[in-house]
Amino acid sequence: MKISVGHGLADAEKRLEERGVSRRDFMKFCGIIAATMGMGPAYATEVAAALTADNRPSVIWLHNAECTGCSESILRMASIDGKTAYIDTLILDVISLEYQETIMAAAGEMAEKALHDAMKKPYLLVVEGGIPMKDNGIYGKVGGVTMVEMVKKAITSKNCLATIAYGTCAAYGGVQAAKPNPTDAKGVKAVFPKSLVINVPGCPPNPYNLVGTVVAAIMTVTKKAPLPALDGDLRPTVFFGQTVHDQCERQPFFEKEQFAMSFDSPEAKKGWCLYKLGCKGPSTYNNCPTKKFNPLDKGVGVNWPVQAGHPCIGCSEPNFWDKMSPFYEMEK
Ligand code: FSX
Ligand code: SF4
Ligand code: F3S
Repeated sequence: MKISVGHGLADAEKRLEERGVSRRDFMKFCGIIAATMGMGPAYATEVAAALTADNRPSVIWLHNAECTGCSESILRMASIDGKTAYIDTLILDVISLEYQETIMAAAGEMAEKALHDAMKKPYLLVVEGGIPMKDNGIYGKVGGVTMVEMVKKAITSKNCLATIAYGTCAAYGGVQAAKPNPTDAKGVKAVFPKSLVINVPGCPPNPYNLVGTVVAAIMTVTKKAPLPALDGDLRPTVFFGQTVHDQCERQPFFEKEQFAMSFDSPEAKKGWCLYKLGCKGPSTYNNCPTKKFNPLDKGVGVNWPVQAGHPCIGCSEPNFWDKMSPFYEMEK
């Protein structure tokens, strides 16, 4: 496969320019993605090339049983400069999203046709939400078709290059799989064990981890770059390689055994460790403390749960609703 970077880049820049996103902001965005991927600023050019390569695959995004917070986490992101609100335009344009039920204008038969057409060429599949499996999947349907059938059609197509399970529900079943799991909801890999699935969990997940994964997958397709290294729970180690605890700004207090004993205490306000209030940071793998949410100028976000005074509840771990609860009690 040949990559025609220059042409694609110029086209993308023109398109984004028309929607009020400048070249400078596009490159800044690519810089943030590069940093999220653990690379230096020079890598931004590679990211820009991947996101604008003429032969980059498009993205098909399917919804299942979920709260749709995963989509919201992208759509409600702050913009790069903290003023304008175009980050969603930027992300949705550069990842070449061809089908997404939450935001697409088409409905009914038009939407079905859009999916059918999008599946005619190579694509990356993003799956959001858990898949209800009980009674042949009848507890989750879109347009009369069960969710499991829809995902099956998209994931087993020869045009599906790889699947990204975005959010803890898609990765491991999530909230609807919590006991007693009345619909027998499952994560994508559990339902389709033979498919190539990369998990980007979190409830909600960090959208920059998604874009970083999409970029890595595009590089695999267009440049034959190796797939990102995954941990035993199929998470890219570049984003999920360290515990929340090991990156947490309250860790010096943990080391000194300075624990806040109530949320409204002066100690909690002074930044003491939230371990005794239930923090599951030591058993949770994610990059929240360094990446945070709603990235601004330098690619670091404005806040994350522990900084805001709330314990980590382990939302990027398999079965965290059962495994990590009660959320406000210390781990046993
Ligand atoms: Fe699950 Fe996504 Fe939690 Fe919600 O849709 S990962 S319930 S934030 O948003 O699937
Ligand atoms: Fe670790 Fe949580 Fe304490 Fe931070 S607040 S140091 S993540 S236990
Ligand atoms: Fe989730 Fe813990 Fe991060 S609750 S958002 S993994 S701090």
